[in-house]
Amino acid sequence: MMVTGSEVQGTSGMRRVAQVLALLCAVGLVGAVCGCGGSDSVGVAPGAAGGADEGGGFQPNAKGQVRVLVGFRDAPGAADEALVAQAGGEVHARFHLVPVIAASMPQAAVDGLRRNPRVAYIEPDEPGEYLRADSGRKKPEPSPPPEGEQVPWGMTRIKADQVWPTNIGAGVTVGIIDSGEDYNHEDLAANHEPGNPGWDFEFDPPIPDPYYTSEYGSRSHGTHVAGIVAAVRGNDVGVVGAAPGATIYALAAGKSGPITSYIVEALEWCADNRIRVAAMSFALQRETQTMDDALENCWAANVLMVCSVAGGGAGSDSVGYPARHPAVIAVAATDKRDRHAPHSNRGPEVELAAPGVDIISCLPNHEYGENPEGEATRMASPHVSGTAALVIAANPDLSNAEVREILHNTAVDLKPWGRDTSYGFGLVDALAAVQEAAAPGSSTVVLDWVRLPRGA
Ligand SMILES: [Ca+2]
Ligand SMILES: [Ca+2]
Ligand SMILES: [Ca+2]
Repeated sequence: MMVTGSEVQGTSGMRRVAQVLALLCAVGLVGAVCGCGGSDSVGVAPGAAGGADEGGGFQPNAKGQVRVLVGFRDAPGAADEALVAQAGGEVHARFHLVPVIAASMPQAAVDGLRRNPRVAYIEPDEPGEYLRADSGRKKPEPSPPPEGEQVPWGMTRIKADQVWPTNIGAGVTVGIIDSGEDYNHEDLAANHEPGNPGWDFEFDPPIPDPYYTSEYGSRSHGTHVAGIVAAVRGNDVGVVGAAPGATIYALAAGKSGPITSYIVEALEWCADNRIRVAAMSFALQRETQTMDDALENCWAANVLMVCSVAGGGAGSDSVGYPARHPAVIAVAATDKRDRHAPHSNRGPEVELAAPGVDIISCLPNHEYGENPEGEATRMASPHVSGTAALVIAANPDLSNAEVREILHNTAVDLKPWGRDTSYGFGLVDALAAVQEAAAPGSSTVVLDWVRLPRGA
């Protein structure tokens, strides 16, 4: 196994990062990226991988309080919550997916708490952005409901419509980590478990009601994404999602923007509840130890995580975080002519491409339309999340690594030939992927994935 320089650093978290990177490199999942010779991230603060221990990055509110992620050397308990409280902190969440407590505390108390021998690091609990308007393109108005049911062009392009006659992803669980949803939408309600639509992690403790209905702005975000993943097929209204039989859970990670600790709560819920796919369409300002560990432990819990690459970044190495993390499938956006969407970021971490321009989906209050905030890569990753659900329905015994490998192997290569920084392995192909998943003894290389310890 390859050993990277970071493996010899202090914490077990850093060792796990190195292990995951080495494993992913060894199995070729991330090609020339992931730190095995590649350079570090774009849009990420230097040194962020080890936490913001050098003091930067904390944004105090009007009361001088900062939101922090307190990483412990081993799983924190009630005594550690008391420790945080003694430092003037208000505890928001104590995780078991990662050895971390999320809290608000006076900025002046951070350094003192950091010196406690039980504390491994303290880093900012920062907001990110749901992927919305990445271009200056005019924002379309919501459309009236289409006559009858319309199959959006993206579904035809990824050949999901050719899968549906025999496989709608029935019962495969997908967590949609986003702004919350109008889960009563006529084209989504049937996809939610009755009485269990998901969670809103913005509340302490979280509430089982992730309901958001604003027609515009970020609050329509989760509804639009959910429609692409799973809008109901054959109900004579609206649209059809890639996996119209999937069971989806709205996991609200912040109304106006996602916050790291809410996302970690959502990932922890996915791991605890054996959710098969986590659909993500956001980008965070920088990498954190907490998020890195959460992604790795969620991957070890067999959750397949998919995230759009984000948009508007310059250059050939601008994939957002967490999409760029090795445990997450990074998805770029294409248009109706299979061209790389101009707003879609590029980079060596891109694994797949999927339709992301002119995508009709659900909007709150039984409406439909394109993304009301303009073009965004956020429509691309839900095509892949839904396709993954179809693959899992075809063969539920597949691990997340096997599903990922099938998606790679069956993608339609787009020029330049071979894996590239615009399309990754190519345009996702639901029909080929499902056939590959269902065919025993297929050509797919089955990965010998080494599971990492949970929350260690
Ligand atoms: Ca429908
Ligand atoms: Ca990645
Ligand atoms: Ca290519």
